[in-house]
Amino acid sequence: MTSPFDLAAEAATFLRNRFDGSHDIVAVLGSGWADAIDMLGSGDRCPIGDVPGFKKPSALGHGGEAVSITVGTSRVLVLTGRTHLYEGYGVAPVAHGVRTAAALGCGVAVITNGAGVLREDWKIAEPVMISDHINLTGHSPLTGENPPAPFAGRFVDLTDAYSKRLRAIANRAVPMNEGVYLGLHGPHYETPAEIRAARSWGADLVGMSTVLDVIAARHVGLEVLGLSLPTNLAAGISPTPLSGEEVIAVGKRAAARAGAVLRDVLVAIDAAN
Ligand code: 8IG
Repeated sequence: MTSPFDLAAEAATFLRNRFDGSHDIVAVLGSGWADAIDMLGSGDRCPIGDVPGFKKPSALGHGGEAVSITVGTSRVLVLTGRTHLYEGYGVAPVAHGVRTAAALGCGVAVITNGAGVLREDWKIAEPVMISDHINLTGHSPLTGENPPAPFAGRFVDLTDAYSKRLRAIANRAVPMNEGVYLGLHGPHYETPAEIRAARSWGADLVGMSTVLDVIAARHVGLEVLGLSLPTNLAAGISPTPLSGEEVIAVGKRAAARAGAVLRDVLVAIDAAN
């Protein structure tokens, strides 16, 4: 069987040929963010299912493309249509995007998601930065075959998983609230009791992605910025039941704002690098 790292190298070779060269930054667009791509300018596009190792997207509210755009002097690989753990393919396809990006030369990963929010003082549809995470998926992308050099080995330090340097750069460009993201397996939403527990553990946001991408990204040496789009109040805080359709509708309404934030953040990272 091909190792996940060989498969990522194969995907990177495919993208290097398709998009004519290495890239500097990868942006993973989660739910609510995929339509933001229109604000980033035009670029070469490729269906994500054509790239080795990527699944055809199935999740609601996710696109399904690899797009190459230029921001200042940086080449940015934009990935929409991420694979979620709850789709049942295991952790390797979840980690494949950031591993491919690292193999393509990227040094920075901007990882975005749509999330439930536990704080009533935060505005729905106004992007926030992730300062840290709690991984309650019960999984790690670093199990299985011991990854080869040059990677750090499987005992990856996550003390500064969400780069202080990138958060300072992003916050100067777009002042944003900052909070802790709790990552769960899904695809069901939480019970009100789970959200009360999450609150007491220090979570501000809750979702079904990002944490495994970030662990895999740190493992291959990427510097990470995490951005969340709060699309709903979490269960029990929300006065109404949660629905996937409502979450997508909020994401669509927020696309222009999310796109402007992402563009300004990418411009600032390019200028600082
Ligand atoms: I968008 O409230 C979005 N994704 N687990 N809970 C979880 N994932 C989410 C939520 C939410 N909203």
